[in-house]
Amino acid sequence: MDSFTYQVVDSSGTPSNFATVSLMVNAGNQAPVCTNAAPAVELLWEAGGSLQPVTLVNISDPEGGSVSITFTGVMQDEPVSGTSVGDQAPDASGVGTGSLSVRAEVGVESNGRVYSISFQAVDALGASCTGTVQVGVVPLYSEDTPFNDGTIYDSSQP
Ligand SMILES: [Ca+2]
Ligand SMILES: [Ca+2]
Repeated sequence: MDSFTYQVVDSSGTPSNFATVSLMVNAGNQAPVCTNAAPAVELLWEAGGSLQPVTLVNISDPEGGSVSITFTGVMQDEPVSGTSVGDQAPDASGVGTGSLSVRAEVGVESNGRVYSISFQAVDALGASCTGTVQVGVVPLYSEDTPFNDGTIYDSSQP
C-alpha cells in the first residue's frame, strides 16, 4: 500500500483542502512456496504391499490463493521388483496426477524403504514451485528409521 497527498488550486488561486489518495501497488503475482512442504504421513508400516495415499502439507501461496499439486516423479532406494516373494510392481501409482499412492512394501533384507517424491505446485495464475519430500516404510518388527540407500529406482516402473 502506498499513498500521496495533494492539493489543487483553482483559476482564482483558491486552494482546495488537502486530499490523500491511497493506492495498492501491484507487485505482481508471487509463486507458491514449496520449501516447507512435508508429507502428511512420513512413515508407513509395511502392510502387505498395499498402496497408501500420499498427501502434502505446508505448501502456501503468498496471495493466499489455492494451489494445485501435481506429483511429477517417485524414486525409491530398493528395486521395484524382486526384493521379496510376492513383491508387487510398480510401487507408485498416480505419477503425473494430483493423486499419488506409494506401496507399503519392503524387501526381505530391507533396512527400511525410502520413497523420494517430487511435485510441482501451481497457483491460479500459473506461477509454480517444485519440491521433493520423502516417505519411509518401516519393516515389520523394526523400530528403526528407514535408511536411505540412495533413491535410484523409478517407482512408477514395473
Ligand atoms: Ca515392489
Ligand atoms: Ca533403505
